[in-house]
Amino acid sequence: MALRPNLRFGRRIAEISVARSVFGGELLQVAARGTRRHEPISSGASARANSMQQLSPLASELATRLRRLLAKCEKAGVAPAAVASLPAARKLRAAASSRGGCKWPPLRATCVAGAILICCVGWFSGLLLTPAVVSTYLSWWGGSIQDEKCLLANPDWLQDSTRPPEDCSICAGVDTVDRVSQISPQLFEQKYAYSGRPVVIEDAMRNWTAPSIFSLDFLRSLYRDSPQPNCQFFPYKTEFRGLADFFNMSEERATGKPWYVGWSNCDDRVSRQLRQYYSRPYFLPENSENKQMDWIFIGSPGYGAHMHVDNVGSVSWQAQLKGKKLWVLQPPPECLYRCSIMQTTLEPGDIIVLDTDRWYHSTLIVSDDISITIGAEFD
Ligand SMILES: O=C(O)CCC(=O)C(=O)O
Ligand SMILES: [Fe+2]
Repeated sequence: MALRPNLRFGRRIAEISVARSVFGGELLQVAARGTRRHEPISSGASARANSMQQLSPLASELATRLRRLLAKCEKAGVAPAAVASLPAARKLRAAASSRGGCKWPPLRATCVAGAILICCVGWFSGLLLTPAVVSTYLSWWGGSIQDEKCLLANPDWLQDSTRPPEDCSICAGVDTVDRVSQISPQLFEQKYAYSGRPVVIEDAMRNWTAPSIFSLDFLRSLYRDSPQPNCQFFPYKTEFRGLADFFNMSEERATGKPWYVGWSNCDDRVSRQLRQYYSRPYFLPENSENKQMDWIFIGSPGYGAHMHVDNVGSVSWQAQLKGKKLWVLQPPPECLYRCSIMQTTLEPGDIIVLDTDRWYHSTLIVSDDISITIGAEFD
């Protein structure tokens, strides 16, 4: 086999091993794996000469030294296996392998295996990602090929690192969260709705009965027959695995350690009931659509949501029905040098409007009683 000289040198040196040493009934193998030849050097001078002829000078020298060493040992009645474990023999082997020859074949095998794997995955994806297969997969997860933009959702933990950078216009020159009341939908649209500027509206719960009706027990009774298996549920730092689990919490748990959870409602029946107690906030622009999905956050004092950014695609409003909640708003990291971190405390009756896809936000319940909020997104 024609090998380039440097490769041949490396390989041959590397392959001199006392792999199975049998001398005087035992063989010392000079294994030239690059050429797939295993020559037993004790099996005769011609074989030895033949083998040595094809070895490079350094390999020959190493093999000669090894052979002499083994011959001496044989005379002294020492088994080759014992010789092979001597530091000198180990050094010899290390000298051989340190020239990189031994490392190359496994590396090559790994590369070839990797390339084959990539080809297989590519081939299988081409085969598997047919419309029929994708459609079956999506319907299995409760979606449809007409409605879904993506086959796989971007996981929460990737959202932060995959969001596009901000141009900082949402926060440049904004140092405080405005508090307004009696704001017309036109002015709200012009100043806040889509500018990314956070605002609190103080008088937007007129005629709402939700603040006096909503409680942990009320919500529990609403969801008694609605397990909501496919809806989003945020346990935050609690142990609850879902809404049913949360509503099953004991009295001791409710009054013991703090808790804070949030969920989106995706049960039409519950949605209709919820909306008996509140209505579309009056300040929303006339042409905007208030999304059907309600979001509820509820928790006990001292807890809240960790600092995060969302990827919901719309601006949100959130109404503070009960309790007080502190919001900390942080500009995206790329804007920190131009913009300020702000905070505002929502009192019962306040509604915050925030672009949660652009502002990093965290919350903390600062009242003595539990906090309950309801909200939605709007276009
Ligand atoms: O109300 C909270 O504690 C967090 C709400 C939130 O993260 C959101 O609305 O995006
Ligand atoms: Fe959020």
